[in-house]
Amino acid sequence: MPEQPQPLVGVVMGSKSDLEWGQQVSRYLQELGIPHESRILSAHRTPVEAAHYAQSAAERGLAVIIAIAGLAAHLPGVLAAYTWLPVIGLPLAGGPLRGQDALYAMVQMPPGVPVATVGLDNPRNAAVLAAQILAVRHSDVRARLLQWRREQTESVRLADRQLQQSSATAVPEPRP
Ligand code: RP5
Repeated sequence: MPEQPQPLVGVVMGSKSDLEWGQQVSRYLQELGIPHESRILSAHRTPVEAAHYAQSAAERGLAVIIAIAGLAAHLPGVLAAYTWLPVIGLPLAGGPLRGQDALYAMVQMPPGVPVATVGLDNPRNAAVLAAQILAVRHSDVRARLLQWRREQTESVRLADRQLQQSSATAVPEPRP
């Protein structure tokens, strides 16, 4: 069996109920060809495991952690407290406060222990930000990231061209 590549990103979810979001992050990381691992570790329900994971992450070869959580989302902050690796927080928009609680918990970390927080329910930005951090040292990731950016640019240009063509041929509606 071929050996699995060494994971560079740890994708950590606060609960089984965050799985769908973890899978989306994983899909975007795969698109960018980034080896990663996924775990469910709770800052509140399994704090010892969460701390151990963050403490050992760098020596195990991880370079970035993406932490996904909703409600009083302490997971990324707690992981950041136990590692010097960059931690990207992905807040989820569930619960009675619709994710404002999770967003503020991540983005409002006290000075000295930052969590690089992306927008609510935005797994793509979490993966792309991880790729950008890795791209500084990993030329293969950089090449794939730049290719992905070129494709993104092209898809907007294409949409614009199609809009221009359709509006050029569109027959204006008669005024009432
Ligand atoms: C957070 O609380 C988790 O990240 C999840 O988004 C939210 C709800 O968790 P469950 O009660 O569904 O396990 O810790």
